[in-house]
Amino acid sequence: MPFTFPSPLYAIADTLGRAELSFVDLAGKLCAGGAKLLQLRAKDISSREFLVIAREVQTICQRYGCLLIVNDRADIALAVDADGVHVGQEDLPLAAARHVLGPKKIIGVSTHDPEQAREAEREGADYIGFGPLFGTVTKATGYSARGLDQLREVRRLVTLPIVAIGGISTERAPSALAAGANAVAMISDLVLADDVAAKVRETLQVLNS
Ligand code: 3NM
Repeated sequence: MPFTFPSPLYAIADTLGRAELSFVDLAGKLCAGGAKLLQLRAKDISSREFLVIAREVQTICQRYGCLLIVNDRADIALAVDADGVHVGQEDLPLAAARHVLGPKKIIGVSTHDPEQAREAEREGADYIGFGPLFGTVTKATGYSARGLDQLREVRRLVTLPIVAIGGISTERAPSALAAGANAVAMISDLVLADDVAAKVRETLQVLNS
């Protein structure tokens, strides 16, 4: 069965290096707001710390019936029995991640142009990320904003589910879905909100979900 996103909102739990935010607290709030698809993205922490956090986040996700995708680390995804892993162009190649996780887990691949999108589909990704759709300061992707026209082009080229990412706010999210994305991935607009759970609820409402 081909993978489909359980929700048009792909919430990313990333504390953006802010010491006052906690991954576990953030994941709890995203789930409490109704997120059904969550990626744990922790950069610049030790493997051991990542594992401890991933275990706790997995417990929360299971309580809420939310899919958990671990960013970059297939080993940690496997160790906590997450639903899958998300790899970028510089991370483990898809085939290696598949070797680690086996055929049943979800593997998503970040893509930034039509050729990368086609390649990810050919190689057996379950979904692709496409971005940066708009300008973002959250990650130095090395790519300019791709825009809605290029998203439409990628939509024509691949049948895989597409999650658009990069500079997506609640207000801009519907335009990404209208251009062919199946889901929108959001970091800063969600995690920097005063009330994260309310922001998730509002975004889901805007997306009619
Ligand atoms: N990947 P925000 S853009 C993690 O283009 C990430 O692949 C991107 O954060 C890509 O929602 C991005 O705060 C950052 O803009 C998304």
